[in-house]
Amino acid sequence: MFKFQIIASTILLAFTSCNSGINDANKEEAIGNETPGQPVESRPPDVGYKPAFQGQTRVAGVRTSTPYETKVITDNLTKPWGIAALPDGRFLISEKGGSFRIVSVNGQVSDKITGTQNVEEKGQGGLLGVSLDPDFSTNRTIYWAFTEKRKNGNGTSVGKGVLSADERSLENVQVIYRVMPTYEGNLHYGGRMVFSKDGNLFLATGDRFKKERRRHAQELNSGLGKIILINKDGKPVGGTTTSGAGGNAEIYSYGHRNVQGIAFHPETGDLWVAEFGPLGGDELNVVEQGKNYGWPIISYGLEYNSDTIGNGITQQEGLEQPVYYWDPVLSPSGMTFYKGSAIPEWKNNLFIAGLNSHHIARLVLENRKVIGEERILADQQQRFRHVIEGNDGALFAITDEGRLYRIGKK
Ligand SMILES: [Ca+2]
Repeated sequence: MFKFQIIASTILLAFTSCNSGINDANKEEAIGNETPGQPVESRPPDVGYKPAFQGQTRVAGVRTSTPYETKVITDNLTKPWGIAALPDGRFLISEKGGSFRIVSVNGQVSDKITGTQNVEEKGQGGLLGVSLDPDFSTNRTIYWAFTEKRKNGNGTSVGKGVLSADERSLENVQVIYRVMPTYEGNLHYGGRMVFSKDGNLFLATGDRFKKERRRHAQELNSGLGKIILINKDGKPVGGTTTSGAGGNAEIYSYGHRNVQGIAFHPETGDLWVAEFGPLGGDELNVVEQGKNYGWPIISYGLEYNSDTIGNGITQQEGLEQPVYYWDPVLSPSGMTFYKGSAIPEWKNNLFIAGLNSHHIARLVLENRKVIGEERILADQQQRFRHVIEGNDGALFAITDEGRLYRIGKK
């Protein structure tokens, strides 16, 4: 097993040695502790609240022993945000500025695919996540989350359209859902989506950042700080929501701060989400219908000026505890479970793209608990925006700097 570790490291080094953009001074901190069995995070916490249970943060580090290679397929993207694997092995990628591109596995980048409407690229806003219709092979329909320019501000909306036969534009474009209320600001849009097995769409939203907006995460007549469940027409899915409490029928769960990572566990079918905390307190949650995930009443983080959030508490009856949290933050954006067989030890592991932390977190899970953590691609010094699995059993990751990586068997 030791020999394999050496090979894996050597392959990584071979690919990064030509990368002159690496800041060596930060390298050690970014990569973290690599002593087996020790947590990968070796820095002191920014906050340091006591976890609710053992294993809620800083679990033992693990290391992939199967050799794999890391390849930059292209660095010609402009602020890619969402990525979906097309049936033929290529990738549909959203760029924050408002258009899509298709990228082949050998790095050919298409011209802009036009047709999105009213995308406002400002701050964290723009064209965000993309999901293929479960019947994409026959209907060529795609769904995208975006920051929509509206009267008196903007908000997260979901667009739907058909990819034209020549792959140059979107046709029959419509907005099927609008997160309300509209607000003037440019932060915390959420914006990632995932289809359930029965063909409905889960959308993650954000609290819009400003302190006076936060209460919306707790309000069931506001779409901010929620997991939203709609059908392909943007309508609530009957009988599966919190509408009994007099709230909006499409609200699935609430009390979220800003969720950009959402994925179904391939075996248990549980819905997992990752959300940005404030200073410290980034969270991983298993989301269940009607439950309250606590923001801004409980948090493992602090305000950016180090004031406490609310009463400075981390637990309260009736509010769900995160499965795991990071302090200092991971800055978690998109995520995926590994379903492939190419790297067997990754099976059912969760991979989360880290922005400020400049790595992809690999988490080994057991019964809704994290039991191992690894940092991969930490030497690349990129802001990882999303990671998905391709059709060939490799992982594909996009970065704010414009790269598409392939991480997998040769
Ligand atoms: Ca929470």
